Amino acid sequence: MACSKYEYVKLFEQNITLLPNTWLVVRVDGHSFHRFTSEHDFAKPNDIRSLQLMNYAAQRCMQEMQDIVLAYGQSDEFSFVFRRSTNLYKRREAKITSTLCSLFTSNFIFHWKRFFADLELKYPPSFDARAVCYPTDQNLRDYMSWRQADCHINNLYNTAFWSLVQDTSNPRTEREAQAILKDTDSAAKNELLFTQYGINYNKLPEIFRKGSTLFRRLSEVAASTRDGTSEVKRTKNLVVVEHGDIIGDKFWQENPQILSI
Ligand code: DGT
Ligand code: MG
Ligand code: MG
Ligand code: MG
Ligand code: MG
Repeated sequence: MACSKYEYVKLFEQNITLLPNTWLVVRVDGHSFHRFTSEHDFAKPNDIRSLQLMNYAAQRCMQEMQDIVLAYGQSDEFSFVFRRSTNLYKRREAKITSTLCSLFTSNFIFHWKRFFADLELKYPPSFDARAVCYPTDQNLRDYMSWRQADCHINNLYNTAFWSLVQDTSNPRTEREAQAILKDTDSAAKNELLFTQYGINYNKLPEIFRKGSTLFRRLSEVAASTRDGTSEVKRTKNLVVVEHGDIIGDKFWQENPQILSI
């Protein structure tokens, strides 16, 4: 194609290429979800519908982008890990983050009704995204541990906070609840939940306490033969969702395929 006199403007484009041979982590986070969750009356501190919708949207992203080997979600955020050898969009940062962020957002909206059957979206939610490169497996594991520890700390605080505020016999204002919890450690929050509200924190659903981890695992699935006359077992690399601990070694030892690619 003939060059036009305008084409020189391309020289102004700046492309950031993410470092080769590093784990690429893209974290997508809901924009102003403090407002979004309050305008849509989300249950406090956790709305299971929202967590399931987030997981569903993330699963769709993983089906679309095969180079994502692992994803971790909690609250209004999801972290996606691309295999270190990925050459997706020649590792151009803007292409990767903007495509994934947009894909996640459109799935969140497209599948909204599946999880919020009786609730209309009041306005279109949006998400932001950033990319970080982690050079070693340990750096990547520390990143994942950081997000899961964040989930735990916030969830314990929020569970105690909303128990105080929503206490029917002695409701506290948000300011009072904040003052009561100020300077309490985890043991004191656990104790408060148990003695005042009969809540055994460790018995609350794991999805609230530990978040959601999505990864690929070879799984046997039933399929019918081409002529439809009989059932056969096929192995497929399915995206599975778990809510267990990813800070300790057990998860990584049981799923060595995640870091080996
Ligand atoms: P940002 O990310 O800087 O645009 O601002 P926010 O408001 O999204 O803040 P962020 O991401 O630090 O915190 C997430 C907010 O979303 C926080 O206000 C709690 C809220 N949120 C997330 N999940 C739930 C939920 O399941 N239920 C309720 N009620 N709120 C939730
Ligand atoms: Mg944010
Ligand atoms: Mg947010
Ligand atoms: Mg957030
Ligand atoms: Mg184009």
